[in-house]
Amino acid sequence: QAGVEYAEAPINHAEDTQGFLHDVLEGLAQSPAMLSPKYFYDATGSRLFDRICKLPEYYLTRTEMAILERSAPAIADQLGPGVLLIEPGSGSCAKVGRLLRHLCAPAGYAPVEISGEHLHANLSHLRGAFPDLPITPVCADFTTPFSLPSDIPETRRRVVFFPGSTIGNFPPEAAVDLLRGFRGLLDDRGGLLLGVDRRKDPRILEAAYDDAAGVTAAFNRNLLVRMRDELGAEVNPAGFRHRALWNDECSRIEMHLVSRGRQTIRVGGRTHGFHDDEHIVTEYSYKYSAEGMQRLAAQAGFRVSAQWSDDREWFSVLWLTT
Ligand code: AVI
Repeated sequence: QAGVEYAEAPINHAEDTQGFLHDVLEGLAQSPAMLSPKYFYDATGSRLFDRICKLPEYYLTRTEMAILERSAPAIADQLGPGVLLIEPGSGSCAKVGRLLRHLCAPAGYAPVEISGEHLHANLSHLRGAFPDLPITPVCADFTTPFSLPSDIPETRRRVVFFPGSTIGNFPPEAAVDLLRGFRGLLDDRGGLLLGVDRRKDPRILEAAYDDAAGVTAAFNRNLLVRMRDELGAEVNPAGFRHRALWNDECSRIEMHLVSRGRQTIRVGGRTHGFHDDEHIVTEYSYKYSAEGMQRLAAQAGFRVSAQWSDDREWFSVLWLTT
């Protein structure tokens, strides 16, 4: 880990385990049972997610990359010179390079990531490609309020870069709250560059979340593996099958873990029984119509100043300003 300066102390693992247990117990007590998708992303889950992004069925990453590739000069034009890019949930930092190449004299890059290990593993590549760019990694959970370190480069143009349709994993009200929180990080000339997945044929959506190679199924079951390994839960991950369902009314893909037969999960001194076919909700991935995107921006206090999409309009990158 030499050479990594964390802007904040690395996450405290004892507290982390307590938080995980607390959320698991609360989630399993609900009907239907729910587990938070934020626990997908341990080292294994992050690696599985990187594999998902390369799957033939998972069009999201490829489509957004192509939009960034094709429209980067126009996007850079909108953003203007001297930008400090802040990227919550930066993951593999794969997309930001596309943008950085075209930005005029960027002031710096601040990736914000809960998985310190993942953050470190991916930054060296970026450092090699942009040796003069000040990079300030922030190890934090962006789903709760966080502040930027005091040594962040000075600029009057802060831009939050939130690609990948991560906003889709937040229910509408929480999505608005999150974007409002990002607004609080911005200055008067900055803005939010947001990647949004669009509504489309449910067959395409369901295939994207239930790939033939079973990578998404392994990603989903990793939640149970983590419960077993980190919380000492008595659970058989193979006893649950993966399911991806389009919910048209709510405009979202739902990921479930469906019980194969009757079984129990024991964790934290409690026992939760499941009957055959009973499911646990593990993730919602909301998909937006054109009106939905406008509404989301407006409710969070932004206006859509520009937008770029692929020819099929499967994915959009929005430039939101205040
Ligand atoms: C991170 N997020 C945008 C992904 C999505 O598409 O909702 C997570 C994911 N879940 C299953 N596949 C990918």
